[in-house]
Amino acid sequence: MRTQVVIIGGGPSGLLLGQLLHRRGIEAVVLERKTRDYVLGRIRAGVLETGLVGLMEEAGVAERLHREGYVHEGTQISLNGEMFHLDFKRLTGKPVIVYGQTEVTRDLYDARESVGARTEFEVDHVVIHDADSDHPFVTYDQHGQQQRLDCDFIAGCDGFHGVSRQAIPLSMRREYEKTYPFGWLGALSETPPVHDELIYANSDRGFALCSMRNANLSRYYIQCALSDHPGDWTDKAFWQELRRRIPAEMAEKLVTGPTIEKSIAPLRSFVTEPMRWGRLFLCGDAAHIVPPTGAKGLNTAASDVHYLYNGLRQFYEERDSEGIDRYSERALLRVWKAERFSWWFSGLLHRYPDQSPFDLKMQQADIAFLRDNEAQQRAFAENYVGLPY
Ligand code: RFL
Ligand code: PHB
Repeated sequence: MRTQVVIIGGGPSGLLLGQLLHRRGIEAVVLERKTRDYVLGRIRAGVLETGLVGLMEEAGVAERLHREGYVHEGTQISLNGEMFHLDFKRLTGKPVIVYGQTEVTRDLYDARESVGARTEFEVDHVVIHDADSDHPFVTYDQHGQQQRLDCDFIAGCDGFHGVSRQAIPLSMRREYEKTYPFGWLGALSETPPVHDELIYANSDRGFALCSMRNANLSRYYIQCALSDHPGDWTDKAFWQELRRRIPAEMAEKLVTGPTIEKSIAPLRSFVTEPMRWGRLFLCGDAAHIVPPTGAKGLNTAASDVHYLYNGLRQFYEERDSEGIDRYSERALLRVWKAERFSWWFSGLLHRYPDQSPFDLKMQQADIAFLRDNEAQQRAFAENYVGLPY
């Protein structure tokens, strides 16, 4: 069998790329290790930059997003119970949209099915062959049978634990990594959000975030120890700890209820360079990870998709390889800026085990500078709403 582009991974990066290519008449097959329901069961990001919204529009899948997504024109930051507002709209002219990654993925799967595009689920042992030649191909097992797909290009959209990055010889890539000495315990509950904007809180007891999915679905996070397990945290303990970390007026207003999902995510910064090897292109979490502070993971995956889609389009429509040749360089320039912002914002808000009294003073001064200085607010807002592609 043959196709133009093999996309490994049916997460948001792979699906968005597939849909954009389909609209241009470029055929792609998506290979996904799990089932569709499994992929849709993962609770992840919730904040979309306008760049990603634009790509969803271009892919013809933004109708529900515009109908059901929430436009957020700013956010709240709190330091030891005192909260201040940052007005994205005034500072940058742009808002962000609150719409869950689960919904983005569902819309993309629905669109893929409605146009009859090919997705192979439950594939195993995906192996990339001859990526550094002009005739790459991919083999995989499905329902006990080995399959082979020949193609022009391979997009490695299979996330941090996928096979695509590992297919690039170690001598050809360099990895940069930072791990953080804590995780985020996230909980989803069918309760109204405590506030109409997100609240990022720095408190003596550690970081907390109040986020949401819709008018009756809230998403909350608290910084936790890496050794914690979700089962260690009863709902009561979770709500009590969250209340202690957010401003008193918010703690009083907080509506609690049974949580419908609880999970712990470790925090990591990671980048691999380059993002291309021959005819293999890495996209999204396969190439980089950011800590979730600032919601850049999904949005940075989207900017990769933008550069790769335009490169492939230029190749097929104009027979010009400039876009794919410069893909890695262009994507990485923006990736590193998102890495910097996520690293800085994480440092601003968390408690670190080895933080000295001096370090704490620096953190407080950094937050006070953000609260009081318009130039710093603008720099923050430009990063939060998304740097241009
Ligand atoms: P994904 O979403 O990981 O999708 C990769 C897909 O590839 C499949 N796969 C394979 N398929 C075939 N063969 C293989 N060998 C395969 N190996 C893997 C997987 O089953 C999966 O379906 O990567 P993608 O598409 O690049 O999308 C990136 C985003 O998902 C990610 O950046 C964000 O979700 C990161 N992230 C968050 N970002 C935010 O902006 N805000 C958040 O609150 C937030 N929470 C999170 C997160 C990531 C998490 N992970 C990865 C553990 C919470 C968690 C728990
Ligand atoms: C979320 O709603 O899941 C979310 C929002 C903002 C972040 C991280 C996660 O910075």
